[in-house]
Amino acid sequence: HWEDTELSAIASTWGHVNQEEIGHEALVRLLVVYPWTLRYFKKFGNLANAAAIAGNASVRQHGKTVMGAVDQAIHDLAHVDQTYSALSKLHSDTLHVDPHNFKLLGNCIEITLANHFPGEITPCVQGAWHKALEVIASALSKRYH
Ligand code: ZNH
Repeated sequence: HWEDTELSAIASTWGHVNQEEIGHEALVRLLVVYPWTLRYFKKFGNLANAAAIAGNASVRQHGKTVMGAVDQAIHDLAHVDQTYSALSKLHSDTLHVDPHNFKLLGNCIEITLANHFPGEITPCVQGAWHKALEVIASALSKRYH
């Protein structure tokens, strides 16, 4: 269940974020803070240290891809399970991504948003974002078995 205040806080932040920038920064954070997540991205080339990760073109592209899917979810928060059905199956059966990592990326997105908009991400607004990112992580985890 969503309160109007939560939905409007999310829509307001989302209306003025640079999705590509936020996606890139959040993904770089994930890969640096939780280094075991690097194992899924071996084909991306040089990910030897934080500077290499931040400068890696495939990481930047992947941040954009992930944020495109987050954008879809944000626009229809009541139906994220359906929206992510095929994507969940892909992460489970093909990519074998441990679903705990979805929550970790969510945390990194929260921190990145708070860094960019310190005055705006009040505890209540962060709470609304946390809930949305948990819904996203849960939907991506639905088709694991
Ligand atoms: Zn992921 C891929 C989304 C998280 C890993 N992904 C992907 C894609 C998308 C996504 C859309 C594309 C697909 C196709 O192609 O079809 N993700 C997403 C989201 C999220 C995520 C929305 C949350 C929020 N992922 C994630 C994580 C990880 C991952 C956490 C780990 C750690 N992904 C991945 C991989 C891939 C993907 C590995 C593949 C890449 C390539 O190949 O390039």
